[in-house]
Amino acid sequence: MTLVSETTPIRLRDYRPPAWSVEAIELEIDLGIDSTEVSSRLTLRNDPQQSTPLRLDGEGLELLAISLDGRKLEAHGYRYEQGVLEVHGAHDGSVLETRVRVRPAANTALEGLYLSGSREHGFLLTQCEAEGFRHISFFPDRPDVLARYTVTLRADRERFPVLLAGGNPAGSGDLPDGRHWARFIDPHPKPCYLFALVAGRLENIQRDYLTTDGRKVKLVIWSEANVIDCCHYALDALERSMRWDERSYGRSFDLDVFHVVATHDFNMGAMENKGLNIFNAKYLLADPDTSTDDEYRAVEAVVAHEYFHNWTGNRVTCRDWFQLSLKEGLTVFREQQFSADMNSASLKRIEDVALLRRTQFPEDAGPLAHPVRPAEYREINNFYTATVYEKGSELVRMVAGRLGQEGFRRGMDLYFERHDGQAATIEDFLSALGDANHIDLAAYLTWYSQAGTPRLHAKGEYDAARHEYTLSLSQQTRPTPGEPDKKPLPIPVKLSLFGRDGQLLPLHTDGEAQGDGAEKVIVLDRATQRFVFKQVASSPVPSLLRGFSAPVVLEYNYTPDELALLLTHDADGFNRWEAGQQLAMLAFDTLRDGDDSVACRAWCKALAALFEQDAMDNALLADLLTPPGEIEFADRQSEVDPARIHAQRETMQHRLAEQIGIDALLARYRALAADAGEPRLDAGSQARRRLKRCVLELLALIDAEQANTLAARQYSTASGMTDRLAALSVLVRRRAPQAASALAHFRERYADNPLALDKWFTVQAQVPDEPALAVVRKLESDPAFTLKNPNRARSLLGAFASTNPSGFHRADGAAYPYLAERLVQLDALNPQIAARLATAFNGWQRLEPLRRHAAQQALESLARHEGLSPNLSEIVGNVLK
Ligand code: 0A1
Ligand code: ZN
Repeated sequence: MTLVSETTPIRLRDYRPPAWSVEAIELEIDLGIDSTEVSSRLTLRNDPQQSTPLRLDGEGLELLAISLDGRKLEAHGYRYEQGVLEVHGAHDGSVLETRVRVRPAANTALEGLYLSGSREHGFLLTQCEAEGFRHISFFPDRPDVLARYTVTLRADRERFPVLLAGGNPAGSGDLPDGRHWARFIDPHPKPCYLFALVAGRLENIQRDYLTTDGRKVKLVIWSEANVIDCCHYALDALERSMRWDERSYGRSFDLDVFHVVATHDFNMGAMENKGLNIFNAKYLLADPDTSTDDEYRAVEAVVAHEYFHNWTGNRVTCRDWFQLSLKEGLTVFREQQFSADMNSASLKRIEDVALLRRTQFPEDAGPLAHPVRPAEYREINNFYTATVYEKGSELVRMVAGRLGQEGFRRGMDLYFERHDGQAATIEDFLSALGDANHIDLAAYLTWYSQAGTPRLHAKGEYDAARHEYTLSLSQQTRPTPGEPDKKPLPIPVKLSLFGRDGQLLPLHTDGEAQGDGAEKVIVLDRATQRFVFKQVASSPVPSLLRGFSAPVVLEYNYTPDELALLLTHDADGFNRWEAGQQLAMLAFDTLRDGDDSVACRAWCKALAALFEQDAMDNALLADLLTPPGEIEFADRQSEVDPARIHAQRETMQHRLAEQIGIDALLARYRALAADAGEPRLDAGSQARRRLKRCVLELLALIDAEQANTLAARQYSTASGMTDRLAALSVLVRRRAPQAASALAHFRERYADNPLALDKWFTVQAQVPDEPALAVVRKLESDPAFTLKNPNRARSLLGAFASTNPSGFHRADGAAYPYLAERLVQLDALNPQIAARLATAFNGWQRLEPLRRHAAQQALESLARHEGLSPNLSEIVGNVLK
């Protein structure tokens, strides 16, 4: 039975250079909310080797006029069908002119030109990545067609006082009838996915920036008037990012003005359009009253990410969408380096690895698994995944680690030198990095073409007579859809050895390892390999994969004592956390089969001892006290019962809380809470808030009444959103009697603040277990709920389905048909968001039989639904495979 439409996929191996490209495009756009007219003038280039007729992409365009080389085309001179405009008689150097009408206010998919906000007060903007430009004008909509843009915008001056497009300003003025115009010329050829415009009533804040090569750049952040005061943090973050890219990579900004715009209506996080970045307001606005500490860090990270794209993505772009990770993996990696420099490096690494395990590992382990560079796709928008972004970044990190800091910089310099102004491939990237360092990095290509998370099996043997320690490593990657046989990959393993007293041991090898002193990198590049360490005084405890040196699952038979030793003694924050996570996993596995778990006791004891240590960093302690999430525990099981996982994780936390003790928790909470007053953003203050939340959560498990009282007080006295939301979350999750009034207060206080209201929906959607579904259903009838706004839909449905396993996977399976029904409604409005939310079903095959059956039924009936978008069909079809 074919459940979903089987369109032919697009395949990497079928790539051909474009037969027709565009040297220059002149756009003249007459903006209106219901109807916008787009006139385009393309100067065409034809590859003499290819004799195909001129074909341009165009989706849903109402064609008003068309002419070629100055002559109006008759009906037989062209054909516009199924998203393709075919034009006869064009030759190299031809000029094609078209005029089309598009309808922004009717565009609910938020792809192409659309309206953000209300008809009266909202503004117009575009989103073109990946294939949105074809919804605006006819064009070869592929990233390897780079053109020079001249854009003229015309609109009513009163309704659209601000007119912006990417590039340098090139004139503006008045027109008759209260209209005005503004022109922009972008000197850098770019693919059409980087085109953008914005028009409406917007306010701005700005500052001048002087690049190290002496260019004066105006940095301007735009938003609607009521939130313009929340843009200062982003402007600072932008300046930090620009300085950092100049210092770390020698890359400066290359236009006279850099615009950044915030919108509440956006499908993704943000978009790196050349000279005119557009942000989901969630990742641009920051203010202590509405943003948590995590959100401040996210704003800084996303501002940096989009800015860094100016070189990794825009100046060097992708040849085709299979190469997406060329820009995304690399840019995520650059942002991670930046954030590590701006904040704590080990906390950033912990956060990123936790994210990888929570999002990418499950993707790689199920039916949606795909390589970082997929071999085929149907709907490219479905490939903006954790694999392309997060795993892609891990691959760059491995290569960067192999080259060292200077070598990587040399390689990046060569990459920019060779490919500036071009559309490149992942091979180009690896070649440049390798050539600059006289190293062949081709083996790393397998990481890009092969899906699945490798398992790294490690075994150590100590020869007391010879003082030798032999580490045997082997790797295995399980089959993924369409890839039954896996090749061995180069896996860099950074390691140290610890004596049983917790002291680092010096490392001596036969020269097969990089590094010196007590930390080295060995590279496993075959199926199995042995590494011998000499002059090892006593049987060591190995600390493996330090800093998470490769995106693999490590299998090593640690005893609880060995992990407790690493958790207590490792000097590196990340590895310490990692030992704690592994010990918690062990605790979880053994707890399941009986109550008296040695591992759980070791975990509790080690953490309770760290809790007492004065020298412990507050933020690290908070991370150490947090066991792996429910999704990570589920990832290790062959038959998943989410309710049981939730309960058992809570049992572990309960024991930990008991081990630390009510008195110690209370005392710590009070000490941390004493520091109230104006919320400050420095690392120390953030760390205190983080630990305070964690302590309150632990306390709530063993003394609910006291914790609820403290949480209620914290809620009402909090001076910032971090403390307020933490308190609210404790009250809601523990179903405290005080929850209802706090929720009502929050709802009213933030009635006009969409980003804060999103949190109000989310915190309730995350209430564990059976009650969640009823809560979510009830919230749907709140007047502020709408499926039309992606942030709002995500804040309720996304939070419920993707971040609340015990709630979504309730035992009776009732949440599955519920979500399926919402996905159908959402799909009719916004296919991209529907497809993304549908990935919550990933992993259903490993659920225990009752839930599995219910999920399958819901998915199958969803798949049978008439008229699903290609986006949602592809996800549903794949997830069912
Ligand atoms: N390139 C952006 C992500 C992005 C992708 C698609 C979009 O619309 C469908 C929007 C943004 C980034 O990596 O930030
Ligand atoms: Zn990106």
